[in-house]
Amino acid sequence: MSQPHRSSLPIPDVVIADEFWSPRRETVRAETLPHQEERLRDGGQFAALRFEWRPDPHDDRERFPIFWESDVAKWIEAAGYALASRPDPGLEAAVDEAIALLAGAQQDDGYLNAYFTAIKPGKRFTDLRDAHELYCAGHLIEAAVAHFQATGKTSLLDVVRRYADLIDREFGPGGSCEGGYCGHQEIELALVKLFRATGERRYLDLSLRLLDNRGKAPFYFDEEARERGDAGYFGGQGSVVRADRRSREYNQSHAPVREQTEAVGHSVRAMYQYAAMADLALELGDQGLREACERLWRDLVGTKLYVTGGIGADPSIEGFGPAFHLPDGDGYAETCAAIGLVFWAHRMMLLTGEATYADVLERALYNGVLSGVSADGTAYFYGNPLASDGTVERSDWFDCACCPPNLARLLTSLEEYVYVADDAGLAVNLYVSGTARFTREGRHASVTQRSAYPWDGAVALTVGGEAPLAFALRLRIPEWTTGEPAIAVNGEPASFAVERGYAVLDRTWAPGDRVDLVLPMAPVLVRADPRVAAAHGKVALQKGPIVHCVEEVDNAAPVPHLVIARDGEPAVEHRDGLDRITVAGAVDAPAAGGLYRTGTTALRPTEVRTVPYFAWANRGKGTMAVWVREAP
Ligand code: FUB
Ligand code: ZN
Repeated sequence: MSQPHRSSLPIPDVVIADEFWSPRRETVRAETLPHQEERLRDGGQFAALRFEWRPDPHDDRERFPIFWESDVAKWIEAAGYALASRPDPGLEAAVDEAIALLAGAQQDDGYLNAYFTAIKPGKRFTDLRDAHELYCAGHLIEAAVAHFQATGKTSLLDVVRRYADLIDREFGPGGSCEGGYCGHQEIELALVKLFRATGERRYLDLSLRLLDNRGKAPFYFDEEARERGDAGYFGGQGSVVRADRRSREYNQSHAPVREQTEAVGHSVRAMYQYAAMADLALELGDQGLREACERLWRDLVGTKLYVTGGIGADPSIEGFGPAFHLPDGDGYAETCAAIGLVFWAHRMMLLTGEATYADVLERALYNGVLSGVSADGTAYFYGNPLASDGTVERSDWFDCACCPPNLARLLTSLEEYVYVADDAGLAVNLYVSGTARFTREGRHASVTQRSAYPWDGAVALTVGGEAPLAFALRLRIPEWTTGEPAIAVNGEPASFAVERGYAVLDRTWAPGDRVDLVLPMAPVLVRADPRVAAAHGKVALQKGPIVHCVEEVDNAAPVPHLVIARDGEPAVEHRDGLDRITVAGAVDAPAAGGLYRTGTTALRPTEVRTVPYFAWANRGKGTMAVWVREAP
């Protein structure tokens, strides 16, 4: 089946000049990337690539170096995107140094993994379930493509191509790992990027082979364990070792990917797998993969998605619990998982042209992703709970440091998510001020957005370019819109059809034409499906794409004592760069004289005040909740 052609605009063709995002992205460039570079140097990652690091048998962190190439790679990838939008000689020199280390660590046959070269020689590719070699390889590939596209340099691309070629041989017919696949998906989506960057079809074929090997009997991970004769790198961790269905679900190897129906197991693994499935469905017109993606999406969004766009509620597996199991304080919602959801949602939108995927992308991006980093850009959440007893705070690094550089690479590549060019024209998926340049019928065109989004739903768009040009401009009408959207073209109210979640304006545009879109954005109270136990009798506050939370520092009592009035009219004040919502409520203060009481509760009236969820935990520790009791 032939696919309509849809693609993101290349990063250099999108300029972001946005009051919300530009300062945050500058913080990533000026603070986060140098901070992460320092942590990688201190943490041993660079030394390991010089083969200078040795494990300490008395230190439990001996387990973590298997991830280290991925930490370095994600940092290089983030730096690559940053360099694509703004030259930075200091950053480029640091990246070149890291690439030289990677090149130096590469073996003659192309293999590149410091741990299995220096610490466990002879054991490469013997523990695919646990040892993360292809996961690290995937991140190296993504980094190389980003670096190549940003700088035109092939220094890392040449390295990863030799490694990918080795992997292709080992996992191909007659190779030592024929039938194998990695316990942590990642390389599958990376190989699609490598295919797109190089035009080499065998990388796409390898990606498809790795996906289609997954979950087929006889189970590869059982066979390799039998051959190896030990329990594997993480063999001591109960949930992932047994050869039963639940353990296989952990890494989504319980069934062939095309037959999977529910989002199960470790959520980052799941997201990277589903993203690759969507990529291949798009590249190959593969209907089986598309249908599997659509089934998995319905399950996830219908039963396993936090209101913040976080996913993966069960900390014991860093993954999905049963349907509607979305605990607030005891949940997990790893930053990487919300980032993975952004990746998958983006690809689903490219695959289907449906705005609903961008709605979820937006929910995750502005809430469960952005909460992962502090306002100053140097502290991170691993899990993003929806409630805190006052003990939760961000850390400046982790032994397994997956989330920090993942955040950096998403925020420095935000350009990719704003627009989609297709056969008919340009779709605006995110309202981010700045300019998109694109070409139609050989002519240059541009669209410039201006807005105070996400605080205000009024967006002005101006068309630029060489000459009058016919194309469809599609504007996403977000699911959160609280009234009828309105559009004016050159000051005149325009009628428009909404197709697949987009307002469609299909006409011949002249340079200077202006479109004014107004998306009603009133604050609202949100209630959850009654099967979400953590939200029973509670409400959350939301305005536009921003989900709010209540923090103790803004309120008259610890958050669990607060009650929101049932008919409370939320009012909004914009202060210090953030919306704050105030709603009538009360304090249910602890009563003197015992743990339990009879009779009615004496409520003391108060105002309940919120801040955006992404901004919480930037003013010291205190109680916090997204779901707040509602007066009966
Ligand atoms: O296993 C590599 C990464 O570490 C995963 O994606 C995260 O969930 C964390 O476990
Ligand atoms: Zn993570």
